[in-house]
Formats: sequence, C-alpha cells, structure tokens
Amino acid sequence: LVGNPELQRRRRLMWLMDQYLKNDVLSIQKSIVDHVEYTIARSRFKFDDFEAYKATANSVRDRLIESWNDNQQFHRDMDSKRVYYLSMEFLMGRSLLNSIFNLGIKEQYAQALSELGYNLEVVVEQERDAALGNGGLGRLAACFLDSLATMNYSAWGYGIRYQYGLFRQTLQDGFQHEQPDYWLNVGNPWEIERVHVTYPISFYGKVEEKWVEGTKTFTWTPDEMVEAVAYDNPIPGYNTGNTINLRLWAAKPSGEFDLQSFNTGDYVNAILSKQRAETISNVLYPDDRTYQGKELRLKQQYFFVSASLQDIMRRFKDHHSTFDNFADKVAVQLNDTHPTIGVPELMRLLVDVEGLQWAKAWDITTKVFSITIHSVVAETLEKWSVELLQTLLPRHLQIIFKINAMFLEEVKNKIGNDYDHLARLSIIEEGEKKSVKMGSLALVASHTVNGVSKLHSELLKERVFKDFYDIFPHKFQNKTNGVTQRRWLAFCNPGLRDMLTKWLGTEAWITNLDLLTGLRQYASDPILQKEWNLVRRHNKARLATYIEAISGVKVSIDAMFDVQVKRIHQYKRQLLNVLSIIHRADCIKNMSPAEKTKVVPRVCIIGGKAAPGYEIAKKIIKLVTTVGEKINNDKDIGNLLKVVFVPDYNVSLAELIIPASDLSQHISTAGNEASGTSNMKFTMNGCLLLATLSGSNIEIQKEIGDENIFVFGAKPEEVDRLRAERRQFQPPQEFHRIIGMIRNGKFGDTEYFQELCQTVDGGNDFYLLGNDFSSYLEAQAAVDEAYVDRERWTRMSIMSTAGSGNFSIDRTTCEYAENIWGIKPCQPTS
Ligand code: IMP
Ligand code: B1N
Repeated sequence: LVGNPELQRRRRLMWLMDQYLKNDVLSIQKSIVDHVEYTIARSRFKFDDFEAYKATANSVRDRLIESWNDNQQFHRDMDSKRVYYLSMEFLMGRSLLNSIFNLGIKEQYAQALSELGYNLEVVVEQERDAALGNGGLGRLAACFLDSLATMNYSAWGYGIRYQYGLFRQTLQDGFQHEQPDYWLNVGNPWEIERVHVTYPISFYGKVEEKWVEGTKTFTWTPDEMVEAVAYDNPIPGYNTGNTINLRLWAAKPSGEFDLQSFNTGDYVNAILSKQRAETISNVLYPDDRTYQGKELRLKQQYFFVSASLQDIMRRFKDHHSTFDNFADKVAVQLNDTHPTIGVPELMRLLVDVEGLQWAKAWDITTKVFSITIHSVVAETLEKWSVELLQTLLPRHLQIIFKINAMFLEEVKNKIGNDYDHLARLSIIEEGEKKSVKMGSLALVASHTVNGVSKLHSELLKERVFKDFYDIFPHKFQNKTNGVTQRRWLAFCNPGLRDMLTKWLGTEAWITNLDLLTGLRQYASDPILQKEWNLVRRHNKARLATYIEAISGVKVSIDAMFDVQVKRIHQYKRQLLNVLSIIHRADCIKNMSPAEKTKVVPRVCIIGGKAAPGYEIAKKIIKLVTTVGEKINNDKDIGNLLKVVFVPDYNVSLAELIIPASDLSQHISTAGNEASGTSNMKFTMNGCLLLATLSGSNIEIQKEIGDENIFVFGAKPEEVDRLRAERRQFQPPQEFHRIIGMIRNGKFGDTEYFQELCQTVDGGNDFYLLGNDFSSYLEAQAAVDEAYVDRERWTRMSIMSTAGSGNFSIDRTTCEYAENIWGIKPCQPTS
C-alpha cells in the first residue's frame, strides 16, 4: 500500500467521503454561517434576511448535491430505464421550503435560524419564484418532477433556462402592465452550472445529398451555430434519497464559428453578432394556448430538444455500443406539441449522425416517444410554415416529408384513395401557405397519446384527432392530471397538515393521498369541525393581512372568501364572475336594512395574468378593478361585498390564497378546459367548488359527491348546439341590464368597455355567458344558502378534502409509469 500512490489516494478519498453533512441544529448553523462568510462574503455578525436566505439556500444545496450525486451513480450502475420529460415550461415556484420539507429537515432549519435570530417564515419569503411557465401546463411539469422523485423513479426533466420568466404584473390605474422578470439578477443558488456539458445546436444553411457506397447520405451545412450549456436543478423526493435532475439549457455563443466570422476583420461586430446567440433562451413566451408561429419560438423548441436528445444519446452510449435496446432504456414524454421537432431530430441523429438505416431508426423513434395533449380544439395546435422550416431546419423538413410520405402510403392501404380523408391525415397542410401540423407529426411518431382528464381524452378521440383515432385507436389513453400534495397541502397549509395527521393517526397520506378518505367518518364530528374552522380562519387572517397590505382594502374573515385565480381567458369566463358581482351589488343596494341582515358577506378575490397582446383579457382586468373601486367605496354596500384584484398571481401567491379560500370558481364553458389543476388544489384544502362540467371538475364531483359541490351551466354535449343557435337565444333580462350598466358608463371608461360588451352580444357570445347566466345565479344562491348553515358547510369542506385522494399527482405518475413509460420504482435499499 505504501508504495502505491493511486491506492493511497483512493483510500483517502473514501475516508473523506465517509460522512454526509450532519443535520443536527448545530451542524446546520455552522454550515449557514460558513456560507455567510465564504460564499456570500458577509460577516457572520452582520447579515440581513436576504443574505440569511442565500446562506441557508446554499447550505441546503450542499445537502441536495450529496443525494443528487448518490442517486445519479445508483441509476448509472443499475442502468435503469429512465423517463425524460421534455417541456418548454417548468413552473417551479420557490425551492427552499420544498427542499427542507422533502429532505425532512425543516424543524432543524427552523430552530437553527431562530437561534441565530432569524425567522424561517421570513427567510423563505426572500426567495424569488422560478416562473419558467405560464400556468397549468408548466406547473403540471413541476408537480411531475416532485412525484417522480418521491416515488423513486429514474427520471429527468429537460427544458429551457429562460433569463426572463413569466412577466410580473403590476396595476396602474387598474390597467395591467408587464414588467420583465429578471429572476436571475439576485443569483440562483438552486442551480449547478455545468460549463462542460455543452452541445452544438445548428440552424439555417443547406443540405447536400451524396451517394456513398450505394446509399444516399445527407450533409447539413448550417449557417448558424450556438452552444447549449446545461444547468442542473436537483429535485428532492419526499422522505427518500431519490433526488432527480431538472436540466435546463442556456444558449451561449459557440466557439466553432470563431475562425470564419473573425476573419472578416470586423472584430467588434463579429462579437456583437455572436451575442445574438444568447437571445434564444432569453425569454419565455407569455401566451398560453395561442400559437403565433414566431421564428424565435421554433428556435427555442429546436434548441432545447436537440440538446436534450444529444444528451440522452450520450448517456445511453456510455453504456451501450449499439442502439438496439435504446427504447428499453429511454422513454421520452412530450409535454404538448412544443417539443415535437424532437421527432425529426432523433431521426436525423440516428440516421445522419449515427448511420442507422431509416427503418431501424423509425422503429426506435416510434418506441421512444409519447405525447400529452393539453388543448381542446385543433385550432390551437401548433403549425409551422413549411417556408420557415425550410429556412431554419432544412434537413428536418426533408425528414418530415419522408415520414409523411411513408405514413400516407401506409394508410392508403387501409382507407384507399379517399383524398379528402388523406388530406386530413396528412402531416402537411396544403393550401396557399403550406405548413406542418405538429400534433399530427407527434401522433404518427408516438406510441401513445393522452388527454389530461376523462372528458378531454374523449374529446381528443371524437374531435381533435378523430381521423387518427380511427386508424390508431390503440394509441389513445387518458391520464387525468394531479397535483403534488407535498407542496399544495402539506407545506402550504401547515395547520391543516397537522390536523390531518392527528385525525388520521398517520403522516402516510403525504405519499398515499387515498388515506384522506379516513376523514369521512368524522365529517360531522363537532370537535373536528371546530378545529377545522379554526385552521381555516387562521389561513383567512393571513390572506386578509396580505390583501390589506397590497390594496388597502380591509376585509373581514367572517365573510365568505370567494376566489377565482387563474390566467385571464375568455373561455375561463372571469367576465361571468364580474357580471354576477355587479348583479349582487345591485341587489344589495336595493335592499331594506332588514333584508341586508340576511346577506352573506363576501370578499370576491380575482387574480391572474393576461397575455400581453390579449386585449379583451386586459379589458376584463380593468373591469374587475373598476367595479371593485366602485363597490368597495359604496356605503350602501359596506362590508357585505368587497372586490379585490390581487396583482401578479404566481405560485407563491397561490400557496397563500388556496388554503384561505371558502369558495373557488372553475366556470369555463362546458368542455372548454382540458383539465384544470387548481380545482384539485382547492378541493384538497377544503375549499368548495363552484364549477361547470369541464375537464376534471367532473371527476372531482364524482369523487366528493354531488352534494358537496355547486355545479351549474350547459352540459358539454349541448355546447355545439347552443353555439349554433346563439343568434336566436334571448338571455335573461338581468343579463341585458348588467351589460347595459357597463355600456352606459356606470363604471366609467364607456368607450374602453364597448368591445368587451360586444363579445357577449347574442350572435357573438361564443362562450355562452348569456346561456349560463341564470343557472350561475341560482348556483350562487345555493352557495349562500349553504354557507349560513355552518355545520353543513364545514361538513362539505371536510368531505372535499376527504375525497381528493384521486387527484394526487402520484396516482397520475404511476399510471404514466405503468401504461406509457414502462418504468418501475427503484432505490438503493429496495
Ligand atoms: P388553473 O388554470 O386554475 O387550473 O391553474 C393551474 C395552476 O397554474 C395554478 O394552480 C397555479 O399553480 C398556476 N398558475 C395559474 N396562473 C398562473 C400565473 O399567472 N402565474 C403563475 N402560476 C399560475
Ligand atoms: O394545461 C393544463 C390543463 O389543466 C389546462 O386545462 C390547460 O388549459 C393547460 C401553449 C399551453 N393547455 N395548453 C396550454 C400552455 C403554454 C403554451 O405556450 C399552450 N396549457 C394548457 C395542464 O394539463
């Protein structure tokens, strides 16, 4: 041994790595102050709350890295099959509380900080949200990661490290203004930059065909090249060492083009032009659901998908010399059509770069990909013009044409030469401007496609992808969304968490949410009811304090907190909510003092962002704020009704609002919301739903029982007919009257609101506000009636929580793992 320096070195390394960081209070304190001094270079005698946050985060990061390293090594050794979740958006929110909670060291951190003179609750508030997503789709991706880690799957997320996340919303004079969210300005302790994990990503240029030894080969000579640099974000599972990875790519100028561009003699401009590379990962597109066909967006998609696939193949090749069992080790989930360019990219990498035969490569590709669709109508599915693809990704366009030709040849054998039918199936949309239908491309290449709620998955089969369903019925599945009960119950609602654990006699519900049904037997128990309401009042008080701080409006926690928070969209019908608020205010004003004593006081809370170019949505925000101003200052109404618009709704605000809500509204036109996920979060937290027959509302109703939810409005199967007949439909008098009030300037800005009012004029009313108005008001009356019966309301609230087990993302994840990905949980001890 003495003579063998290499063995000595290894011995020493083993000894040095022998111990993990300790998690007793003293060790944690030591690591926090060490980071104060050595990482952020402040003095341990003087650091503020923000610096305390940074030091704390860094000390948690050290612990995450330990389990991240172990976990990656374990799965490397096991050569386990992995799922790769490709998503343009990951709406992670904050990490500190999530991490220490999942690592099981929250109490120690709270005490450690407290003894140092800091308050954990204040410290966690210093963190900026990671808002790399628009709403439901991005938050779903984040919930998946939490669940995959918790349930010991081998999984990676791949996405883009946007410099600017979703814009911050401010209100000026009641109008939405957008501010850039430069979230990285203050540093991001949760990421690990991997300067050496980089891949070249090419754009533009031309393709040359050559015959080499009897086969045609293709050489793509690009005109632009950037580098994708990896940033790893460790995602800890709850109560397990399984810390998985979210790898986000940032664009950097590529070294490869130095020679060419720098020989021009124009050194400064050459540098400037290289800087443009970085714009690719600069900004998250703030539109959800509308597709715009912008070149930069396609560049972003190709950029992150190509980097991810190159990385996946590199990892596979570390262990395997051929691609024969690639599909046994790799599953790639496409989060909506956004990463679909991965299909021709994998084909290109396998055929052009790795030299596989087309047929072999196609066989692999179709075994690897599966896709989740989140849209409800074909019109919102992405299409890219052939012209743009030809310019930006010429080789991919060739591959897409070939995939299409082979596919159409195959279906011709089944359906014959019915050209209309073939045209509908074709991946290429013909017409004046040809385009590539990304949904169709993904469907042809994927072994499985799924919708996100039962109703939505049926709609995919019957409408959106009917032609594909007819020929590939076996590809279609449903996977109803879920949410993680760790973030959305256990740590955003600590009062309820402790109570659940006490009444169920176990904490196991944190990883097995079905156990909540155990609560049903106590739903009428006066002791539980009392404790339940105490917790709820405490949560409402927290929110009331926040509301007063941001808006100056004082709200009573005895009032019903009636909440609608989500992106502002016409189909989500915030306007319907506002109309009923105006109606309520008007009724109250016309009441006698005796009648007023019977009114259930309400605080109507509305929040959400409008896409910057979505004028109608912005007008809705202005209407809410104007109506709020008027009502809140009306002495005749007083505390019976308050209306608050909470600006900059984000994940952290959702964590404050959801546990404090009595009623929440999910009132999109029937069938128009693919699923919805905040409805699940509200239900889990004991908030009652006022809901239409849309998306997962239907499944929630089934789980918690008809008597515990307020459902109204048209049925999904009636919507087409009602739309077709809307010109003849006469909305109730009340509806006209309220619209008239807005039109006639009761809320000022007469001119500004005209266009908004027109959207619900008989012939225009696409989202059927007029049709559903009466039934909505009836449901609202039923809500009031239930609320005054405290015993009944509390029972309904308990039954909501008790029935929410099915909406744990863990259930969703298991279904994907078993029925789509073919992966099994696996961890060192099992
Ligand atoms: P839903 O559309 O109400 O089902 O919202 C889905 C989820 O997306 C919410 O529970 C939030 O976590 C998140 N979310 C929705 N809108 C926003 C937003 O404007 N900013 C950040 N997160 C949002
Ligand atoms: O995905 C959520 C669902 O719960 C919602 O019902 C659904 O509306 C949402 C383009 C989207 N659909 N489509 C998007 C987002 C960003 C973008 O650029 C489309 N988001 C949804 C989770 O399944």
